[in-house]
Amino acid sequence: APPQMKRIPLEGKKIQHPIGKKLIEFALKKKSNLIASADVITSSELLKLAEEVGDHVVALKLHTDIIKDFSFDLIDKLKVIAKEKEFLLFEDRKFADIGNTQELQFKEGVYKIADWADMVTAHPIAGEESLQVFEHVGVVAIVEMSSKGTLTDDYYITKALNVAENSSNVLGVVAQRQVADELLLFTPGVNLSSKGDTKGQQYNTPERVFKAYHTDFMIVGRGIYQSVNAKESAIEYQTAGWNAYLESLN
Ligand code: S5P
Repeated sequence: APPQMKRIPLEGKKIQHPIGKKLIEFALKKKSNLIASADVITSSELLKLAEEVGDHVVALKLHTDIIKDFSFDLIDKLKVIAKEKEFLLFEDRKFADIGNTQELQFKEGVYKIADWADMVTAHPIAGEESLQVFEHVGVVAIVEMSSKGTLTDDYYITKALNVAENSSNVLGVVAQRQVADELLLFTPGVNLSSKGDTKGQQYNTPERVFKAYHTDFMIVGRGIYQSVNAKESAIEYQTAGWNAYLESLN
């Protein structure tokens, strides 16, 4: 169905995927559409951040391959915090290869993502069948990037959305625009005080992504983990995001 002018509230979204349903359940219960991106490089920083922001997020987005001292002890501890504070573990691996290689990257190697992640990101660039290897997780397809000069133009986005809509593993997409109601929309590139960085990142406000793009979940990295008080910043983003979401329903 084509995107509508009026947005559908989270509880009205027809999401089939169990992980998508879980995200919506957490969002409504916690009054949060916030996903914190924990782009820190040590286990201790990551665990501290998870403790501080856990009550205020529906998922913690990870780049496990940037963690210097990665171990499954870290994963075990994160799982405990995630269970207690009710959020999902979202590995932002951005898979972008043929199905067979992605399956190896997903299940094997150092990180064994398949053993612990609730959600993963993947580029749909290799086509629908390549995404079938991601079993038992929710796939978020990257259909449009936030950075200046990205190659994800309108033609690519249309084709990528098509792949996403036809893949049962895909619960939603990362994009900077409104998408069909059957998909959950995740939008990174959100910051309350900055317009961008010197490496191509571009930021919008929570207000803009909820009202103009009808996003379902905003992803905030440096706005939270680089702030003086991560917990206070998480609350600030949670409140700004949830209020903008509620206002966007009218
Ligand atoms: O288009 C994108 C897609 C993603 S998943 N743009 C992004 O910035 N991201 C990720 O969101 C990026 O990898 C990083 O982990 C986070 C944004 O971090 P921030 O510090 O710029 O808020």
